[in-house]
Amino acid sequence: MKVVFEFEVKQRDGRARTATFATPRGQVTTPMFMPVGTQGTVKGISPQELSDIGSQMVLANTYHLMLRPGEQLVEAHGGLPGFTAYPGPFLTDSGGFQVMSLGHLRKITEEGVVFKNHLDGSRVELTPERSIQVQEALGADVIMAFDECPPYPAERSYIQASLERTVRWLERCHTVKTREDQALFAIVQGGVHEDLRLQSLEATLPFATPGFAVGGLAVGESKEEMYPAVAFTASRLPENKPRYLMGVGHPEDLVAGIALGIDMFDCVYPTRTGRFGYALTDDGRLNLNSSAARTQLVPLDPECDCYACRHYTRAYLAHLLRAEEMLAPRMLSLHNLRYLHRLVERMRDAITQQHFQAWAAEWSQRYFRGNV
Ligand code: PRF
Ligand code: ZN
Repeated sequence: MKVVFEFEVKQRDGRARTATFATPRGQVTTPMFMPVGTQGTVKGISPQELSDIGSQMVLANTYHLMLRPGEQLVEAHGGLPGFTAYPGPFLTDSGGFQVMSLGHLRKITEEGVVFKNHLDGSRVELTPERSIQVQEALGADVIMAFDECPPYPAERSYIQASLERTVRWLERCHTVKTREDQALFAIVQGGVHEDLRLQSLEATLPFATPGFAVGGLAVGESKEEMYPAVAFTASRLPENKPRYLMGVGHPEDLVAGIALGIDMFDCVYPTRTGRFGYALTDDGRLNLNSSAARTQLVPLDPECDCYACRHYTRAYLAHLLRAEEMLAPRMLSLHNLRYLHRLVERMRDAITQQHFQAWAAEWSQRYFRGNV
C-alpha cells in the first residue's frame, strides 16, 4: 500500500503556519504537541483520555520497547495500536538519543552504538539497520532516522564528526527501509553552530524525506542559544514538509518554536512535572506541593476544560499529592497535557485569524508575570 504523507499548509502568519498531515492512521492538524509514551503508555493516561483531551499523535521509544517486551511481541499485536489500544497515529524515536541520555552507553562507532541493557546488564548493539527493523515491527506511522545527539557542551570537532556520521546513518536507514506505509523523518544535527547546522542541512535535504526533525537541541544550552539555532534550521527546511523539534515542550518553547515555523513537538515535561505536583497555566507553573495550595477551593486552572479542572479543587489535589494517592499524578498529567494541547489549539486559531504575533506577545506577558 503506497501512502502519500501529504502535508498541506493551510495558513501562514509570519513564519508560523497551520497545516494538515495525512498519515495511514488518520489526518493530524499542526502545529501539534505529541505526548510521550515511552513504554507504550503515556504514564497514567488511558487511550480514551488521550483522545478526549485532543492528543493527535503519540510518541513511543524504540530503545525501551526493543529491550522490553521486545518488538516481536508488539508486532504480534499488529503493532503499537493493537498493543496499546490507542488507535491513532504513532511516531517512534530511533533509540540513539535514549541510549545516550540513559547513560549506559559503551561505545559509538561507525557501525552504531553498543550499550549496556539497563534492565539486565547485557550487551546490546543498536545500528541504523536494527533501529529500522525494530521501528518497522513496532509499526508507527512516522519513524525516525538513527542519529547521534551530542551532549552539551561538546567540542565543535566532535559535533562535526558526529553530524557527518549521522548523515551516513541516514543513508543506511533509507537503504534498509522496506515499508511504504511509514514515513521516515531525517534529523538535522549540528549543535548551536550555524555553519554546522548548514552542513547538516545541506547533506540531509537531498534525501527528501517526508519530514525533517531538528535534533540536538534542548540538551542543556540556554534559550538564547537554542532559539537562534531553531530559527536558522527551520528557515532552511522545505516549506511543504513537516518540521519536528525533538524533545521540546515547555509552554514558552512551543510559543517560540511555532513562531519560528515548527510544526511538531514532543516532551516528557507535562507528564513528568505533573507527577512531581506541578500544573501548567497561563499564569505560569502552579506548585501543588506549596502550603498555599492546600486551602485553595478553586480548580487548578479555571480556564481549563479537563476532567481535573471540571471536578476538583486545588486543595483536593494537593491533599491527594501529600497522601501519595495515585490519582494526583494522573490528574496533574492529564491537566498538563490538556494545557499544552489547548495552547497549540489557540495558536492554530491565532494563525488562522492572522494575529499570531499579538497573541504570542499577550500570552508571554501574562505567563512570565507568573501570578499563580
Ligand atoms: N535525536 C533523537 N531524539 C531526540 C533528540 C535528538 O537529537 C532530542 C534532542 N532534544 C530529543 N529526542 N533521535
Ligand atoms: Zn485542567
